[in-house]
Amino acid sequence: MQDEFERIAMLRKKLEEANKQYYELDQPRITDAEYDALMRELLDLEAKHPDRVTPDSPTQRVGGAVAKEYTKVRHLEPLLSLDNAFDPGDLREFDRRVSQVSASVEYVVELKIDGLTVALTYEDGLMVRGATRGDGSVGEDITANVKTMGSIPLRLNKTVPRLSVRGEGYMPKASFARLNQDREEEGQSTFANPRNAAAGSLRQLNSRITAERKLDYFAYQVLSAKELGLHNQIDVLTYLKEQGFVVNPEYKVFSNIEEVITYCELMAAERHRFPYDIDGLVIKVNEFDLQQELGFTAKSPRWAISYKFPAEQVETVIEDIIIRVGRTGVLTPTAALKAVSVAGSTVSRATLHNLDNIREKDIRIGDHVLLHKAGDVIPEVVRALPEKRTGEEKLFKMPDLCPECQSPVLREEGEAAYRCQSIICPAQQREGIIHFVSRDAMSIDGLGPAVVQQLLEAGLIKDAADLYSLTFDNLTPVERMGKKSAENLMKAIEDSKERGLAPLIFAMGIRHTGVKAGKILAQTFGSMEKLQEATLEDLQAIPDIGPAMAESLLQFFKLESTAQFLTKLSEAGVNMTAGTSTKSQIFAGKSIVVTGSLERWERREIETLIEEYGGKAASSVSKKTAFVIAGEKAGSKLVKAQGLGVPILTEEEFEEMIKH
Ligand code: 3B9
Repeated sequence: MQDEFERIAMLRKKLEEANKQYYELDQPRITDAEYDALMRELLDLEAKHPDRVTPDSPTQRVGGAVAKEYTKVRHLEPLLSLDNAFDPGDLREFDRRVSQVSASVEYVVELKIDGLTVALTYEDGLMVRGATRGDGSVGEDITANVKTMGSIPLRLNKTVPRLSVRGEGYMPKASFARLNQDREEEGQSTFANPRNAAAGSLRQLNSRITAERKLDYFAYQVLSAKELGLHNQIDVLTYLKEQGFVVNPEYKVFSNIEEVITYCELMAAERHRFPYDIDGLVIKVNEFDLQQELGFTAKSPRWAISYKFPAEQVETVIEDIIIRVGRTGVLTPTAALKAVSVAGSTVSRATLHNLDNIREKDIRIGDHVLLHKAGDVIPEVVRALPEKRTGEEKLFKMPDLCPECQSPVLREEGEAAYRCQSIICPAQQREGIIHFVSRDAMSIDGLGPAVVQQLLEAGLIKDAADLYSLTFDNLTPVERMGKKSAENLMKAIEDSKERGLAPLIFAMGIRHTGVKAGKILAQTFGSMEKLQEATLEDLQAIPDIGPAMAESLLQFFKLESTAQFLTKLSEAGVNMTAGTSTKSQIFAGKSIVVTGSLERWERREIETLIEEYGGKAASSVSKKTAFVIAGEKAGSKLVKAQGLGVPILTEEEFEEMIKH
């Protein structure tokens, strides 16, 4: 018994720490799966000893923090699946059956988003439940997690007693790529595709993790549509938009199957241009009357079919497995491939993530393999083709020494990654400089990896601080660097001196210290000097700074090399203060969303402007959004803003606002 009580206390401590780390760093020290396991264990123990439950136990967090566990929910009406069509012949066959019932028919074609079906229930206008599809009849209650999805309205625009909505939850490609990159850097396992990442995120017991993962939602169905006065699928989509849902804007209506087929083929060719993964199209009979006449088979409607795109997998050969060393010293095995074209580009490298993945898939050097792009962006080996082996293939082995500096390599407990243990590893230094100049850091345009590499090889720089002593003449011998680019780069380096403290802290690449942490530390200490002098107590007194980050900050500032680096920066005239904004804080407390492509500013520039004037550049539209700045080709966010009655500004109007 005593053992269990102690275990309860220990689990609480671990969970609280993990919570805090996740919240502040976006970079937890334990994996999501580990977190869930700890939470489940604590829930079990508390269920066994109800008298031991305290109001501040991590299991008791309410208001979107931690769900108790997943309760099953029975869907009001089962979620149907769709029959598949793989070629024009299948579509003509589908049309033939439909045409037997009605001579004239209208088809609505929608994108089939590669995500997870999520069913939503509203009562008296309020979202009361979100559930997974489950087996179609019974799903899991994921209300707390669904509430963190920006594109799902918590309240309907027009209150109705009851509304059931269905649609697809998904993770945009860009979020997926970033998530996996972060996980790889932190030595965690990666997700195979955005769909798995979305599923993993929606099934979190800690909805904060879901909130950080930036999921979105497209709605496409309402139950009891006829009772709402709707007559066809287009009415449904229009109604959903009016109620504040995001409907995928790509839907189209056709009046015969040949037009549908032409459109399907066009979309198959264009499938990669969307910011989310799609795995096909859904073709639906528009009119409800005709839908009703056609009816259902056991599992799927006879009035709808899904047209599946062929999976884009190509065959190639792994010529070698090379090791890439990242900024944090993680060794990532990477396949050097015989170049092939896949999902719109030529690929000759693919990450193999880590040794576990290589072993699991039994990938060998020399293997014929199937290749695809995970989430349409990241080239990845799907599987080896062992039937094509000649016996000449070689097993891969993780090196004991770092291939770039020959220092020992170690695998830390609980990590998937092997790390180079040296702090002066040239690869880590190179990657560190690439990080230093990157967008959210010092943002020096025109200084890509290739240029950094050449500057290092030429001995012109040894660390990032040396960038500030480069001259124009140093740059001209750099390959493919014209006079104009060299001038621009010199100017970009000069400009970066005034980025201020927050990006500089992030730029230094201190472990566990992300963009957000940089901002908090800059705000708290105001200058690099003050931050350098901070004690453990000072750091721990900051609400959003956890023990792991406090520890790595102290370690970092203790190093002699850090002091030297900072002196160099200071002598070069790099501004190391937080500085008070000279701009009026006209957007203080306001959340502003930018959407579509702009003419005057890069996306990041306008977001910086918003922040300089005290506002917050948000990524999704809600009722709290102060206004939306919409450029060309604005899509779902614009539609949502219109639906919510959020003011919409042009670039010109925004510029007017900040002129004064
Ligand atoms: C009235 C998109 C997906 C999808 C349906 C989809 C998966 C399934 C479906 C939804 N993406 N659309 N649509 N874009 N991944 C077609 C199975 N179901 C309905 O829309 C629906 C509508 C129903 C039943 C199902 O019942 C009726 C009631 C009265 C008259 C006729 C039908």
